[in-house]
Formats: sequence, C-alpha cells, structure tokens
Amino acid sequence: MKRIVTIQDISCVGKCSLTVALPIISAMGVETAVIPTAVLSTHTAFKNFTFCDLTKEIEPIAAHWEQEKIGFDAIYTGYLGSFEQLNLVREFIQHFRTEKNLVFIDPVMADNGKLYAGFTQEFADCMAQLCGQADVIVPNLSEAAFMLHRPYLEKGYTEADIRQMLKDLTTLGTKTAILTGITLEEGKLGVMGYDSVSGSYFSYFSEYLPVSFHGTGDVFASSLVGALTIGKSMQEALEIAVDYTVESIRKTMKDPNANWYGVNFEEALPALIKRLNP
Ligand code: PXL
Repeated sequence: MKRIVTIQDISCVGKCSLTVALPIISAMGVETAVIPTAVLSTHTAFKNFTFCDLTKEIEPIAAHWEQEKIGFDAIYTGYLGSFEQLNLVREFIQHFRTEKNLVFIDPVMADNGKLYAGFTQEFADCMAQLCGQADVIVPNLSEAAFMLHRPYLEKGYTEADIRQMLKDLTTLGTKTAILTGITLEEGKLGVMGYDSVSGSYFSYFSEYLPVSFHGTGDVFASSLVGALTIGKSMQEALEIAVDYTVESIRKTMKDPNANWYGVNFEEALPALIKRLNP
C-alpha cells in the first residue's frame, strides 16, 4: 500500500486541513501518516478560535521515523502557521525526499485576494521559497499573486496571464505548478497547470457553481495528491480531483442543513471510491 505523510494543522471543527486530508486519502486506498502542526478549535474563519502550537513536535517525530526507517511515497503539506514551521518542513523534505517520491505543496495562505488571519507578505515570500522545493504546487490565484508580487485581479485573468503566472511559479523551483479557481469562459471553472520539465500546459474545467465554501482547496489538494500517489497520470488525477470537488459542492448545495464552514465531501466519497475501483 502506498503511504503519504501530510503536514498541516488539525482544526477540530471546520472540515479543512487534516479532517479533510485523512478521510479522503485513506478512502483512496493510501495509508495516511500525519504531522499535526497545531490544534485549533475551528478554522480561522470562525471568531475566537483556540490555537495550540505543535511546532516543537515536528523534529522529534521526524527523528523517530528516521530511526524506524519509515518512508513516504508522497509528502503533502498544507496550512502552516509560522516561519519556524516553514523551516522545519523544508528540513523534513530534505530528509525524506527520494528520487521516486512526490513532494506536493499547497501554499495555503489566502483567498479572494486576501491573506488569511495572521499571514503577511513576508510569510508569502517564505512560502514561495518552500514551493521551490516541490514537485507539484497547487496555489489558488490569490496565493499565486502574493508569492509572485502581482496584483490580484478582481475582474479576472486572460489565458495569457495564467500561462505567464504558471511559468513564473515554476521559476520558484517547483517542477509543476497548478493554478486553481480559474475562469476563462463564462459558466466554467477549473484548473490550469504547467510542467516545466516537458514545457507543456494542461487544464481541466467543469461547471461553475455560483457559491463559495471553505475547505474546497483542501478537498481538491487531498484528492489530487491521492490520485497521483496511486499512479494516475497528471491529467487523469486532475479530472478526478476537480470532479470530486465539484460533486462535494453539489452535495452541499442540495443539503438544506449544510454547514457554512465546509463542504459535504463525505457524501461524495462513495462515487470517488467507485471511480477508482470500477
Ligand atoms: O482550508 C485551509 C485552512 C486550513 N487550516 C486553517 C485554516 C484554513 C483556512 O482558513 O484557517 C487553520
């Protein structure tokens, strides 16, 4: 069985980060090891959340795994809360990367042109450096704008803008950059990517749904890294991850009791599992 390690916070309520990554990657048939970087009562879109930092656990956990010779088919990082965590994660990647495994970084920091609570431009610059260590990065347009020091365009982007941003993102050092939340045509929303090794662009679009929910980036990233780890091609993995994310949003829209803070990704899991095991 393949094994992923994911490094991000656990927001006890909120359907994001580890409470999304663990069930999704496990359901895809991949062992999911975790390093929880912090425990929060909820994600940071709630008011008055608690925050217990676990930075000091990262190095001892990594040292124990090294002693036990535990390795990973993919290293997947999400929300990281401090400069020190970025440094420790960089060291973790240097220790645990191999010629074969996949380093997948979701630079979770921003949405709708705004940094999440507690983040700064300086943090975005350090996250950009960490992205230089990756094989694949999956920023949304806001995160890419902060990492590249470009304005966030409320009115949208042309295909040429997106292609340029993707190329610029790979100059940070990552092999492949994937931008999420792209609209080039009315009624369609999707992702576009650039593979700097082959010099090729790729994309996948689905129906645009006129809603916005927390945690959809984590649902997309978790299902994408899961699909890549079980050996799907990049194009196939993108289609699986976009379709699964859209289905999670559709299930949420149909649920009269849906929560405001996350999507009903659980109800879309059976179809995802069926797709992977036809
Ligand atoms: O979904 C990304 C995310 C992860 N973790 C925490 C967050 C957020 C987004 O707001 O606050 C703690």
